[in-house]
Amino acid sequence: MAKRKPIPEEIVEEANEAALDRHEKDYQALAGILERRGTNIEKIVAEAMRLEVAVPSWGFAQGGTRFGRFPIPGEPRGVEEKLQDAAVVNQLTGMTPRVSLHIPWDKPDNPRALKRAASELGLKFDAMNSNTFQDQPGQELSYKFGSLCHTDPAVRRQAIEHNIECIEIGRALGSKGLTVWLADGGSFPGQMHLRRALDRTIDSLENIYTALPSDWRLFIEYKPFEPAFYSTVIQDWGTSWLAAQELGPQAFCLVDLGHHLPNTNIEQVVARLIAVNRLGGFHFNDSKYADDDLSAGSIKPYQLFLVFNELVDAQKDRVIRKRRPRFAPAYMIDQSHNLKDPIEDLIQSATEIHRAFVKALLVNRKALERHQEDNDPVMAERTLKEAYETDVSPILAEARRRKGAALDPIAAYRSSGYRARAAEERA
Ligand SMILES: [Mn+2]
Repeated sequence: MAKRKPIPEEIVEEANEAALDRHEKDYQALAGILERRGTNIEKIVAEAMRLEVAVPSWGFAQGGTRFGRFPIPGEPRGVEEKLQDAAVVNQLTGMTPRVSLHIPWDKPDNPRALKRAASELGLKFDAMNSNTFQDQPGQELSYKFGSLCHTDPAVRRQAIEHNIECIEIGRALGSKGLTVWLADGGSFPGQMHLRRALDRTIDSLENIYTALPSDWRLFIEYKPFEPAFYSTVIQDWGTSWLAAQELGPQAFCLVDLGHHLPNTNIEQVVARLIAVNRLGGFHFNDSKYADDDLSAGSIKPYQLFLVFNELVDAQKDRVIRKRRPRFAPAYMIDQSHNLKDPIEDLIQSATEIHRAFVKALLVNRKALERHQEDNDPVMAERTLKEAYETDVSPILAEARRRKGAALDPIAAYRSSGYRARAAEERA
């Protein structure tokens, strides 16, 4: 646990005391509802306490769009202050003990010192994120026409070396994974040779894969379009899977919920990747139109539930557990914030991910399987909806309370005055 709490513990305790009476009543009421269904609430709370999701280092500064950015007072000025803000989210939610670091945006001068600073705040490091989608000041060669796919071997070499540097920094920080997302692609038909661009990308990824420590995973993220508007090299889960197959057993596909064309059945993509044992992890966020980077669960909470329904189903599947006892996708949040206080937005997202997971735990899987075998779509759907429509807020709150976190994290955060204090200290 954290040696240093960014918000004084008395403040969280006071906020919890104010909410305790109502919480206990709600919890008992829900326990009764679940008991009638044959579900023991204590078992669900115990499972709920085990969910963890990583937060992105880039999510703590106020984001923006290409049209504008509206800074708020008290934003973190560097990676150390981002860690402090991450510790606030973890202190109040009890479920975000790891930070996913972006290089070079949050490149530490001294990785070992940063690891110590994180440890004092009760934090560790999740997957590293490389960046070959923009040119950095002083960079020798440009990524304007691609990085790992570039026609010039010198550009590919530079991009490979950057990824290897990310692995080295990550080793010093105690990370166990590297996420590669590529903007590589073309905006006009004919601009790039579609097959050769992928061949060169996989060849470059092989160079990175070779540098991967044996206990690391490589996550290959896909995205259909933007910034490339005609063809993206790794555009979907099929191409990501193909690349992972070429590389070897430490390579996995990463599902960013915002990186799908509208109406894609993402839960089915998840089921497919589980079936071929290449589901590496998630970037959670939500979207209405494209890669909107909105708070997880803010637009399509039912979709988020259906994704977790596949994950919980796989976790409880005896065949899958036997074949691969370490089925453990990496859960990360990937979103940026233009309107909300980033700390509040990450608290909201973590809570909605938690909610979708706990609702998925409530699905009566035996009944669902029976209805599927009987080809009864009405009862099968009703079984899912019974879980989805259950208000599991008291379970989430109880899981947080037992971890020493906040019954109501947003209320505790607002009563703490943390942002106003940060605005003074970070002026
Ligand atoms: Mn992402």
